[in-house]
Amino acid sequence: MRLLAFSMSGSLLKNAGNGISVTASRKVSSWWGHVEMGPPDAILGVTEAFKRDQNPKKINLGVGAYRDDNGKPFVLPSVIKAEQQMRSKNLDKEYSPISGNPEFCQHSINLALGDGNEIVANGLNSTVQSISGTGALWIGMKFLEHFFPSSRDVYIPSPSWGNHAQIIKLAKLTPKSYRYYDPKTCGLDFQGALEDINKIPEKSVILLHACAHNPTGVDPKPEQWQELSHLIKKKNLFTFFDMAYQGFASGDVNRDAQAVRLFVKEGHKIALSQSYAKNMGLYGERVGAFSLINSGKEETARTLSQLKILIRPMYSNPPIHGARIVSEILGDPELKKEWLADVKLMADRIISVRTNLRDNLKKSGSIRDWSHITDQIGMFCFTGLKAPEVENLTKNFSVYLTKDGRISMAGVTSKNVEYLAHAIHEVTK
Ligand code: PLA
Repeated sequence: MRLLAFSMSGSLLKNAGNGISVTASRKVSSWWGHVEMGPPDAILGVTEAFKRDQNPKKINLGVGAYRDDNGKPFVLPSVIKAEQQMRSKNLDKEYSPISGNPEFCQHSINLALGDGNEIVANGLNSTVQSISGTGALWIGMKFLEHFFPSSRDVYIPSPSWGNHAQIIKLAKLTPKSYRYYDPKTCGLDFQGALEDINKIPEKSVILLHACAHNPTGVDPKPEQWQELSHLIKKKNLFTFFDMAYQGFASGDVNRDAQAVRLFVKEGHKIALSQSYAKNMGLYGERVGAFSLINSGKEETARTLSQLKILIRPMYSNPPIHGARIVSEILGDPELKKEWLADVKLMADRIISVRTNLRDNLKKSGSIRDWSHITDQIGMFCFTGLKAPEVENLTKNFSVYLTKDGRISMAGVTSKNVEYLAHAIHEVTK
């Protein structure tokens, strides 16, 4: 194989014939001397630091991964059953189609839009399986990069999940932001959001968290979603919904899909990313979906063909196991019922642990207003802790969380809540 490369100074390196390139005078000692050390990931880096800590009281409230009340990862009983059913079917290990498991895609869009929805009935969705929610966002942003007709800008809430801006940038689009969260109330800055969205140039892209906003745990109320839908329509913006937590906010998958369904009903032709990491506990299976809602059947065929053309060089076709689990559950009415109960169980534990933390903060003597802990919903609580308080919490109490003061409520249990409340009180009094 002929190998040509350039040295860092730009001079041509010649192939020595054995696959190793040399300059005329000296060998290249390293190809990567110019590569700088990167920082650890803002979220997953927290887990790495947690693992190194020897304190038996340590708590990991970094990544949003559900834990049971013993602090252990939770494999959903409905998932275990689905896998048992799958085993008895002697399934093969053939490649999946580029767009993924067809039944899985159908179940996913129906889960988002509701059974019997008009979009699926009229063939208006182009849905592909993705490498979980992150992969769905990536496919979506790459599609926008190639085909969005009018703008390179993608407006995300401030703050948003840290990876949104990174994905947008990697897709060669430009992340911009609109106000969303009010640090004074630890709630929604609805007026600020409306003002900023009103200023977004027409025909730009706006990203919305469908439910259980990450990192703030603050969602618009139904009437506020209605207002947002009208404004976004008036401004002729393209809406990209990230729905990574369907079922996790309220415990009810239909209720958590309300915003998406409202926008679709009002005629928005949305993009949608879905993830089964949280609501089926399939974190490591990496299973999700990306959909576009189209204006006609023929448009569906065209967009689907281009999604496949984007996917093929990325990873050729998606993994099969997770999608089969999802199809097994959503395609079996009895199993689906059991899964919905599992989702509710997880959401309810998180809701109850919020009250528990708030009560324990009061018991520990804190006189701060912690009402936002129970007002916010979903996987996370945006505590309002400042960076030095977060640092103190980690350094002196081995409580691990992201620097912005976000805690994953799923890591709080009846066993560690008292210690956690004490620690939070100590760093905030
Ligand atoms: N979208 C949002 C809003 C998310 O919070 C996450 C995950 C994803 C998409 C992607 O999830 P997936 O690829 O695993 O389906 N956020 C986590 C994990 C739970 C992470 O950062 O990777 C978080 O702790 O914020």
